[in-house]
Amino acid sequence: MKHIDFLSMRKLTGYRLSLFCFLFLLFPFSFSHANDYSLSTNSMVVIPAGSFKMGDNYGIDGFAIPVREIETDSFYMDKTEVSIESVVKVFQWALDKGFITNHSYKITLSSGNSPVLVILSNWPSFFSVSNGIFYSSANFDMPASWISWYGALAYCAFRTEMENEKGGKFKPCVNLQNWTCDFSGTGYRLPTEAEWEKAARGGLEGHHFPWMSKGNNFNDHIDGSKANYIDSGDPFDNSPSPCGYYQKNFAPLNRVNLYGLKDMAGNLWEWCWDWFDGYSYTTLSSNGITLNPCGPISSPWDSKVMRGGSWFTIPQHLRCAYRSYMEPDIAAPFTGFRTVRNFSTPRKFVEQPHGSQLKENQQAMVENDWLNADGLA
Ligand SMILES: [Ca+2]
Ligand SMILES: [Ca+2]
Repeated sequence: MKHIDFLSMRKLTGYRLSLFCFLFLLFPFSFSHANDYSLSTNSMVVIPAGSFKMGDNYGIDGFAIPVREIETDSFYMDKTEVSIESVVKVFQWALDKGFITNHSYKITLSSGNSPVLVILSNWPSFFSVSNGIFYSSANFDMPASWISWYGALAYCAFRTEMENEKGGKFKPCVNLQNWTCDFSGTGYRLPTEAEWEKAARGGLEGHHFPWMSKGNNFNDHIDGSKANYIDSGDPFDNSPSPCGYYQKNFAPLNRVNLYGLKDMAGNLWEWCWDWFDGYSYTTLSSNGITLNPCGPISSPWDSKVMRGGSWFTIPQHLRCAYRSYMEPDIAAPFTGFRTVRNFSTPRKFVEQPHGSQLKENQQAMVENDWLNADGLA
């Protein structure tokens, strides 16, 4: 796991614990049983097909070099991170069906040797299960954290099936038996890392953040009015802010993602589909466009990609290109997700070999690319 979120953990612990207790005393019984599974149908936007430049030349620890040209097909994407309300509704449906089981501190699939999906009873999500009711004492418009990568996939699979039950005609993407994804499906799935970065950039090229922010130091382009990061001075420091709070309440044109997406910088890290390999960009074409990459076949780090930074992250790591990672069975208070669905019938999605398996001269090329960036060499 990346070190950065833990640098601040000690600082968080003291007053946060007292806040946990306070909130629990304040809202110990406020939950809702959501037999109404309905979810908003206009919560997604279409990200158009086309190419973009993935990666940047900034910083030693972003693993975002070399910059590569990528093309994706069109897809729908959630405007905001998945909310507490959505998770409560979808997991209540799965609980009612017997698909998931609660243990003392976690939710797993009911069948098989299931990894953890959701961690219960922790700030800030406060998910809980009691007497067949999946609920949260947190505000329902807050983004859902304490969900593992497996939990995010389970949400995608359950939501697809839940909506099919109500007349939807989605071909499922996610298979919970073997944790695979059929990218030719039309149901809910996680974005690939390439789809996520393309969406975050909002059609802009070479900008640090999801708003106009080209050139100079990244620090010249970000402050607490644009995104939720650590000590950013927003009304929610230091915790998540409501889904879409940023680029909704603060809406001058130069702060809005041009695709209509919110919180692509900060609030919660967002799980992506791809296995993480710090050198995987070296395996993408250097003199042509790579179509629909979906990450390496597995991860030398045993981790999945997460993107965008969080309320607990320094602003540099909110860059569109910055890559972080975490093991897929870890759930954390700073990581959530948003879902996508194919818009058009996609062309093939292609897995890559491991960048770290490349020969030494190719590794050296990566280092030179970095040294040449921003006049460092
Ligand atoms: Ca903040
Ligand atoms: Ca985010």
